[in-house]
Amino acid sequence: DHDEKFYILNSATIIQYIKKHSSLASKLGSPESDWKVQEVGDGNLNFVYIVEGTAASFVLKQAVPYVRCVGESWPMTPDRAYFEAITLKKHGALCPQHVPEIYHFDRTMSAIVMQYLEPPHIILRKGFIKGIYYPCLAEHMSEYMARTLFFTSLLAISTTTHRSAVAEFCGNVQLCRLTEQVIFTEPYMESSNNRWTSPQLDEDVRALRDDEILKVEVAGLKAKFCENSQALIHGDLHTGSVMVTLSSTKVIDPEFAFYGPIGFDVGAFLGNLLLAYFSQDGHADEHNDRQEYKKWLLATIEETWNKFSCKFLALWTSNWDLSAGDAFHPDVYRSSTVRIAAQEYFMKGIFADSLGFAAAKMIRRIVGIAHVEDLESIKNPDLRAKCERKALHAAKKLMKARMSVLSINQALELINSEL
Ligand code: ADP
Ligand code: SR1
Ligand code: MG
Ligand code: MG
Ligand code: MG
Repeated sequence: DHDEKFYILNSATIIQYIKKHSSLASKLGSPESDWKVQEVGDGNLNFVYIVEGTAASFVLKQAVPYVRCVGESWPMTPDRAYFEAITLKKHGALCPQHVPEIYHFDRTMSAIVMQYLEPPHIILRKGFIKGIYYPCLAEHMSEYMARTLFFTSLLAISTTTHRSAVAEFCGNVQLCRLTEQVIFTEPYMESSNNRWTSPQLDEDVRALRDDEILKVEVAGLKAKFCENSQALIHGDLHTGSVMVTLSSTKVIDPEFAFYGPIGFDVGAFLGNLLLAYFSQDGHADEHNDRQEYKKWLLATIEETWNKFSCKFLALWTSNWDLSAGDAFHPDVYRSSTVRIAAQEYFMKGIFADSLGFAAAKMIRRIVGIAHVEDLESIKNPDLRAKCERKALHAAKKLMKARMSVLSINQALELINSEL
């Protein structure tokens, strides 16, 4: 490639960079003096630039050698951009409707150039804060998760293909370890990284750290995250990783991708829908009490799980006789009764995992290092703490009951019950 060494780009040097890459330059169109660059990154890790030309626009995302929201004191390999790029390509091939197109990747520079998701696309989390209804969201997200997760699992590929892909994604170790630290470890101990609405939640945080039953569940989930190479998961599928309009849904930012448990993606998404739900009382005002919106969020959680599980099973059923996946040999699972039994057993496991990971992701967003705008934007700390306490309480119940809950309806009843 053109650049022999990594350097951190800025709005000025990006123009030079694009000029050196003629395919990018011609995509933008001349004259170069009309190109506009704007840094729009609002995530925790990276820099994102919108580059507007006369003929087209694109987004350039660069990973820097540290965690952006912390600073240079927390080094982090910029090679995370490589795992993001290859996952965008893989997931994009499996589900092109819901993944931005990638135009260019430069591993030396840790730079990805991709489709600009133009306005009215906004980050889903921001849409939830505004109270916007997204009628296609469950349909689209279930499609994205079913296709990306099914086709990268041993239900669809051989153990030969799977092992070599697992080996490649073991290279994303620094990002996996970050997740282990901030989701499964720090929230349950004293750490200077943690923060919460204090003093309002001090007692709740103490109770969390003293909850031995919960800690045993968290250990099980952490082990699963570290040990279960089930599918190529996105790895950071919260509602800040989804951009939407009323009719379009695009999943961005898979830099945490690796072969991990399917329930980690499903749970990330559902857990963040629950955070949106529990934050709504903090966004109610005299014009909108948000009660109808809360019902819609719960209905969307239910619809997302139900559609995900139907679509995943439909892919499995229609692919079984192709013998591509090594997990269930068609000659062993000839009869439809044994197939159905195997599928029920498998989906029960994915469901319990999804509930557990959803709960873990809710807890860490309330007491850990990285919080969510749904709750942070509630300015009154008493009101915020009230929402956070309900979410925390619901997450604890969900994590403990995840093995015995039989349906998504039952899970939603449980989290809304007073007990
Ligand atoms: P990080 O890894 O730092 O979280 P993201 O990939 O989530 O970075 O991007 C940060 C922000 O940049 C997003 O919240 C979104 O506002 C914007 N963004 C990222 N990718 C695109 C895109 N393809 N089109 C439009 N905006 C984007
Ligand atoms: C330092 S923790 C930063 C968080 O932001 C990323 O998007 C991941 O969710 C990570 O856990
Ligand atoms: Mg992001
Ligand atoms: Mg990211
Ligand atoms: Mg999360």
